[in-house]
Amino acid sequence: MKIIYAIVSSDDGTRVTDVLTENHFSVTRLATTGGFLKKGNATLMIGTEAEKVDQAIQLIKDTCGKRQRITCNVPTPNIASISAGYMMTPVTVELGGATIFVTDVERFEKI
Ligand code: 2BA
Repeated sequence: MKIIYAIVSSDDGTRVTDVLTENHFSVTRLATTGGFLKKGNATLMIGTEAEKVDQAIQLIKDTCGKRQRITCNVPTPNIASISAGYMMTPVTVELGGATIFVTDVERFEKI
């Protein structure tokens, strides 16, 4: 048996927990904080058989892998904005990503 620790962004935490659960993985989700940015993230603990580790990692990758999104939510002040308020400029931002550890489980019991 193995345990997977997957650190994902808080935004992806609910979605990836749902996807893993729908695919019959047992998941414990912890609200965690990154040591560097001091920003909230989510750590998933997934105990599973060794032969299912790759499937779990693929589901995590499909759901939370690094991706780019164009957003118009960044207000950019410019000359026009003085009279017309803030203009919304499309920008590309990178979202997601996961840090994954897989370790052996020495003993597993449910009592
Ligand atoms: P990532 O490397 O993608 O890491 C995202 C989060 O995953 C980290 O949040 C941390 O919670 C966890 N994590 C990553 N590697 C880990 C490890 N070896 N052991 C335990 N947990 C780990 P943050 O610590 O807030 O880091 C956010 C981002 O800042 C990192 O993204 C990385 O790009 C950068 N970063 C982290 N530590 C850094 C450092 N010492 N110097 C420069 N940049 C750093």
